[in-house]
Amino acid sequence: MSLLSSASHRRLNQLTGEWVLVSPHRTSRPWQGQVEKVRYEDRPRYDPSCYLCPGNGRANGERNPRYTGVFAFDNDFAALTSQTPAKEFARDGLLIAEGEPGRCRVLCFSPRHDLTLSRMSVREIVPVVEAWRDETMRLGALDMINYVQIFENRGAAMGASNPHPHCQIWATHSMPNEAAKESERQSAYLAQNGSCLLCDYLALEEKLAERIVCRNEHFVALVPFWAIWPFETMVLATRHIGSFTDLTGEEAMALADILRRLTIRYDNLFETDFPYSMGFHQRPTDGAPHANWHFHAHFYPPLLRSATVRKFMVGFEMLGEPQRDITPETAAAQLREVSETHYLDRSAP
Ligand code: H2U
Ligand code: ZN
Repeated sequence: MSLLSSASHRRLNQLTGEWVLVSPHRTSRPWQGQVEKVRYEDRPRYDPSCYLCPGNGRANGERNPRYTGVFAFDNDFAALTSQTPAKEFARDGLLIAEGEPGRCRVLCFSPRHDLTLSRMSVREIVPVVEAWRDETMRLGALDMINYVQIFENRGAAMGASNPHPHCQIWATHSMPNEAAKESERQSAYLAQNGSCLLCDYLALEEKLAERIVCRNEHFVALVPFWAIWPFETMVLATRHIGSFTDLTGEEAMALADILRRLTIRYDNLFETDFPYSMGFHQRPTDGAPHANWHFHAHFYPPLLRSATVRKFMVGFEMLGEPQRDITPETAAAQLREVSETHYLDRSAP
């Protein structure tokens, strides 16, 4: 047995420069908790009390159009405002603050209240990918915006306020921490090696084929070597592109395909409406070329063992560093094993 699958060790996250502690020997410790199945919540196609359904009123009094495809609007409770000045607010010794102008948008994936990416067809997801591209373009073109962060919180476990399929888009003046760390690491790697960090990483993963979950011609879904969450995955473009705005029509379709297949696998893993936070990391929109940037998505699901047993990032994780028991290789094998036919679409035996 290799040390990586038997002895406690740390793995370096090449994208952030941070370490994760892996304790593979611990997976044999006794588990006395329950392993429950949770029924997929039976949701109606239209919910008259949902603030995202077509034709319904929102919390601030506005009314949604009777939209039939995707629908984007300015978040009524935006965390960022465009009026705030991008200047220093405080510099008093150790006390430093700066104004952060920005925009927050909400994007509904579908008029149907009961769908999720895993229950939508590729044909239905393509317009979502196109909307992500258009939002990136439109928001990124604004002078005050230098970064566009698209993310989806799925499920109450991840703090989603509403099951209606939707994501959020926060466009900021500054680079948020996560993107900033990745930017620095990718540029240092390019400077040192003359090649792209994630192109090289993907080539290595394809050669080893141990952590790959599924793939198509333009995208690969894998459990990163340095994953923190039990079933964390990354979706990487096989071509060196930096942003949604670089996607060809064929790549947009391939992205829709991989997102659908990966989220089906997630739902099938514990036969549940699988919660996660996911989002895309892309090149900043400050106008510089950023050749170091390789377009990708991260999925961070909290579940560990069943539909109800989640991992908590507490204790050592909060005060020391992230830790996991099940190895990324085992997680990838489990995700590979499950079917790409959604369990709710399987005919009864
Ligand atoms: P989450 O489910 O990820 O919380 O996203 C829902 C967002 O929708 C949330 O940011 C916004 C909330 O501010 N929202 C509106 O803009 N209008 C509403 O009527 C309710 C919720
Ligand atoms: Zn709805």
